[in-house]
Amino acid sequence: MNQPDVDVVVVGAGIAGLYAIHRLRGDGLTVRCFEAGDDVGGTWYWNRYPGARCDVESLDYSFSFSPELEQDWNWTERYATQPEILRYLQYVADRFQLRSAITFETKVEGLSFDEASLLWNVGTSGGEELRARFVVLATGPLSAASLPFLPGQEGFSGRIFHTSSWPHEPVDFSGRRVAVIGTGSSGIQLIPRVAEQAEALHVLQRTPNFSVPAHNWFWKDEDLADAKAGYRERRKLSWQCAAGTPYPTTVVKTFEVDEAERERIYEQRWQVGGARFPRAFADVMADRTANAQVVAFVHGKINELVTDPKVANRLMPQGYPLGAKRICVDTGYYASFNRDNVTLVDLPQDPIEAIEPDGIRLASGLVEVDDLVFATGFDAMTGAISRMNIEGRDGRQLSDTWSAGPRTVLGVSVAGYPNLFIVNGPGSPSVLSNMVLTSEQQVNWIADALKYLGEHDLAGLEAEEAAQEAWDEHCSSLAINSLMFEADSWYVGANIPGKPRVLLPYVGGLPRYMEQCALVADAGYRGFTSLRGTSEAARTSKDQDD
Ligand code: N01
Repeated sequence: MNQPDVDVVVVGAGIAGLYAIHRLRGDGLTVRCFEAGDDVGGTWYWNRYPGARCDVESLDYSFSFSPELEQDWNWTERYATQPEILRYLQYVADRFQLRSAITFETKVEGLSFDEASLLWNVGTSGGEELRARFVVLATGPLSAASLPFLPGQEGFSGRIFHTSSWPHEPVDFSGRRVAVIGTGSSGIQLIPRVAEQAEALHVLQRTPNFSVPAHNWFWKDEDLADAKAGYRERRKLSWQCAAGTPYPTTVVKTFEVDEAERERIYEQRWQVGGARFPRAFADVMADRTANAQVVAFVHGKINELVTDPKVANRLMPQGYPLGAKRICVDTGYYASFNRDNVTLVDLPQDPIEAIEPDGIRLASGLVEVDDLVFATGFDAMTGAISRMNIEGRDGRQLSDTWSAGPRTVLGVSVAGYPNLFIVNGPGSPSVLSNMVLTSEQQVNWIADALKYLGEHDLAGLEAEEAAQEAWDEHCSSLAINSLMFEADSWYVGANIPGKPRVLLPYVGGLPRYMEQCALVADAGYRGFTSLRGTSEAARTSKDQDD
């Protein structure tokens, strides 16, 4: 009864889950992975909406653990499309023979910690029950969809889509009247593509977002070969940079240069395009006046790109700093509003009253549509985990433990949930960084911890309350001056009614976070209690040991 069926259960076969299987199996552990989808890919399996692509450059948004893989795979575009990223992840799964560890179309529905055996009981949607020494949650920070249910929606006679669970077969919008609700990254990528097809497109905007052009391009063979020849240097630099991409943060502050130079730098960044734009100056996310300068620049761009000044005005984000909501990266978003078939609906001025069989009843009247597309985002960073029914010591549900906001050590571990590890959890850089590298880094940290346990004949590690408090304080001290609190974004949980307003990701950047992780590991997992054998009485704090 005290024997585990497997060393590690990994939940999710996206980027983090795939690497976890690879690394942990390589360390000689037995691994079972459960994945809800019928294939690998996680985010890139589910978010198949037209226009979906990654806004981290393809050469960087890819695994670094295998130089051979880096050389063998050829990205075709600066920013890879969803289908290409999915093909890449399928290729990785095949190349490293990861599929044999994965049970597809199966959710983990319950996890409960057995204090006597120090094992996790794992229950799946397939009816399987198994016991594991360790659990790695690779469930993704943006995987639990936020699906508003509007009054009357059940009676809608047309098709309803959500960007995060898009059909596998192509969706044809030709000759259709379509409404898109939501103008975050997903909506902003989708809207230009639907606009090209639909007879009429109504964009229902609650809050305008800042979007920067992608300026995507296709790789030329010789340029790609050159870039790949410098891969090791590129990766080295990425690990040293806050966002996990090979672009060092500038140290120059906004008002250290004159106005002409500022404009030149903004313009240069705009022409380069992409999510790096807010990092034009070092103080953009820390100083309101500095932020206001860059806001004014983007407003000017929207004015240039959108021909109707009234529409341009409604598309301009007001009242919150640039970067406080995740910056969007687009191809032709603002220009879509110059098309005759596209109408912007400003929801604060003209709210939705109900969904009717033939369309959307706004305060101003009925808008007849055939298709309703929700691009309404996610219960970010905690949603997938909180929805999972995880029972730790004393039968305590993790969703209750986190009811006032998630608390972790390093974003990886929670007091009261021994041997349960989270990849890209709250309190880790994850969504503010290159998710492929952060996934590798955290999986490596977890795998090293398990190795340490093996080498020291220990049964487990459990985060200590005091360490959790210290991590919380460290995260808060970094966040205190951040302008991120000034927008109602998913970064602070504001998009989900009732969710505590807590800044979820670690804002200190990847190198500083890695430093903190190394300090904990190098001190023999300081802040973690070592579990010895299976007897409660034998629990000893590592700190006491030392
Ligand atoms: O979700 P979002 P997303 N009625 O939360 C609106 C990553 N990602 O899926 O701002 C009306 O950003 C909501 O309005 P408001 C990336 O990290 C990456 O677009 O809350 N509107 C908002 O406009 C990104 O940040 C990539 O007022 C409602 C929108 O829906 C994250 O995923 C691509 C509403 C939701 O925007 C999430 O992006 C895509 C309601 N009831 C996503 N509820 C790339 O790499 C919500 N909204 C490019």
